[in-house]
Amino acid sequence: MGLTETSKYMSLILRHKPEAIGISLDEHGWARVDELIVGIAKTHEFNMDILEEIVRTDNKQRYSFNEDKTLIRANQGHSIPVDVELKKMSPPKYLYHGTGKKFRESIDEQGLISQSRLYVHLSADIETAIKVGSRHGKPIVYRVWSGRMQKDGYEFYKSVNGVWLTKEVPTKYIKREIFDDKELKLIVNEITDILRKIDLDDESLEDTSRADVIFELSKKYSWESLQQGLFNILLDDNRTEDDYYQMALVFWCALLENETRKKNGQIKLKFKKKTIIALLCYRLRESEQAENLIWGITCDLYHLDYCNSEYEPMKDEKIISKLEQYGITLK
Ligand code: HQG
Repeated sequence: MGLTETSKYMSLILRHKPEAIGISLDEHGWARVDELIVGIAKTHEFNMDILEEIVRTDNKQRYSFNEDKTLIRANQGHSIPVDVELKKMSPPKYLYHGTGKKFRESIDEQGLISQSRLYVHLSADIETAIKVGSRHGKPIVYRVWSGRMQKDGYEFYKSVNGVWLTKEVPTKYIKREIFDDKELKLIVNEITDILRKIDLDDESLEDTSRADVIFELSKKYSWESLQQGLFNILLDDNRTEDDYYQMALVFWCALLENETRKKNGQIKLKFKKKTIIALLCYRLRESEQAENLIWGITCDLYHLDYCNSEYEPMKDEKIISKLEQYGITLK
């Protein structure tokens, strides 16, 4: 039997089921080392040397001894109510939670809940979250707006092995974070579907409802992910002009609406706006229909007077260099 299997069994004992080997944990989660060794040795090859090796080599530093090594406990991850004297700490602005795709609907509805454990587990980086998520099948990752949560009164703890913990994460603090090409395809398809559903020529359609396309998506996906999706569409040579045109329209409406929503303390657009306009200019440069539209966006973005300014985006050095970053050279 390998060390990993023994370690897994030990983590079951120290986090969830000490009674399986007839021991108990004290209120701070400590088990007596002598009792643990006798208990585990009944079914696994186990002694103090093996225990010390497991603790020392554990890839997540899951366990801690007390000073004289007479007691041991798991640093986090418990389902039984013990107080492992977690340190309350200020979290970074964002933390991440990896989970299985199959939980998506339920999480989008209820937020993150601790299920059988005492806390929801969060990590400081996406890579760790992907690993944690993979334990539940196809992984997805949520970005948690931990900085805002703390301001709103939620408490955060960091275990000695670096796992961030909090009691719950309501839906308004989570957004999907896209981390691979397959996922990106999903968001691109979703944006495309939504854009194609809006009637381009429907003049009765309010600007706010066009803007909502972007704002609704931004509630669901992190800005970076959403932006990546939009860039992906704009960089795709095989799109129809209507697709690009629709994006320009929606984007402009969102840009205008942004000012109002910002004032009302609602979400604020954080796109790399000039890059998007650069790509739109490039895509719609031959379209007379789009000329006014692009000009409108440009005026808003550069604070120009719509009627009295002269400015050619396609000759703007900054815009040209932005396009070059995407491998697009203007003739
Ligand atoms: C999910 C490992 C439906 C949640 C890792 C998670 C971690 C919801 C699962 C540590 C939900 C519980 C913990 C909702 C949350 N609806 N599902 N509303 N809210 N869930 O194993 O975070 O290797 O208890 O997303 O590294 O996966 O054991 O939690 O997928 O740090 O040391 O319910 O365990 O560490 O699963 O993992 P878990 P977890 P160790």
